[in-house]
Amino acid sequence: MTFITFEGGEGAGKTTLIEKIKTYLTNKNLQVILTREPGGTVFSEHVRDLLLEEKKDIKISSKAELCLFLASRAQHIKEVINPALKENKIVLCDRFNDSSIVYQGFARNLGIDEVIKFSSFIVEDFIPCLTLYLDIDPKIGLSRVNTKYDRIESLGLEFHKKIREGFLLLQEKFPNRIKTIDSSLSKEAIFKKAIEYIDDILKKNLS
Ligand code: Z5A
Repeated sequence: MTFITFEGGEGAGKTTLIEKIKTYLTNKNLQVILTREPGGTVFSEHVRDLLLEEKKDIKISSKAELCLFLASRAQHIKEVINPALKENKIVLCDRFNDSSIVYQGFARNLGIDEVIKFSSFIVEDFIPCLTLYLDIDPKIGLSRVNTKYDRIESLGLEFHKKIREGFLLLQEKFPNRIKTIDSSLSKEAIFKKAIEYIDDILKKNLS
């Protein structure tokens, strides 16, 4: 099972990297699907809109927010991730459960261990074999996102600094799975680093 996830703060370059990796793997005649969270299914994209749209009259509590991310994930696993892995496809996913652990567990103060425990009912054994964490100073990351900020992006620099702290803590907790790449490097240098990790995993998984 080759399930690879990409994590990082805002503007870390996940989407840019994941597309290059998809092309790299497809050129090797491997079957790959690229998907994202929140999203990836019709239902989950609706939940994404609900979560990210800035609507002044709707307030979402941290616990409700976590439940929505998990609802989106449950459907995504059932409809997309599990079927693709069963067909031996490589699944590349832009954000997954680590985002819930860091954003809701650490930054929203619901607790890292509490979110790991609560989400395990949804995630079951769909644990990525590799997670590439793109580490970026939030000031640089936010400056790269030049569109209008969504509900979570607009939370301010202190929140985004906490996100970075959370991901670094999580990497220390799961050093075998989560690999950090310095995202202040050029797009090409990041791609090269990522490919080293991915080729390694493919060697293990396909041998
Ligand atoms: N969230 C959560 O709270 N809980 C959860 O469980 C989950 C998610 C799953 C989803 O937003 C939000 O939901 C997210 C976490 C939260 N919080 N926020 N905000 P999203 O999916 O819409 O946004 P994102 O994941 O943060 O994506 P992003 O901001 O678009 O960033 P990115 O995909 O990492 O970056 P990019 O689009 O590849 O690059 C951004 C720009 O930087 C672009 O112009 C690139 O050309 C440029 N770029 C990329 N790499 C480089 C390098 N190396 N140098 C210079 N410029 C670069």
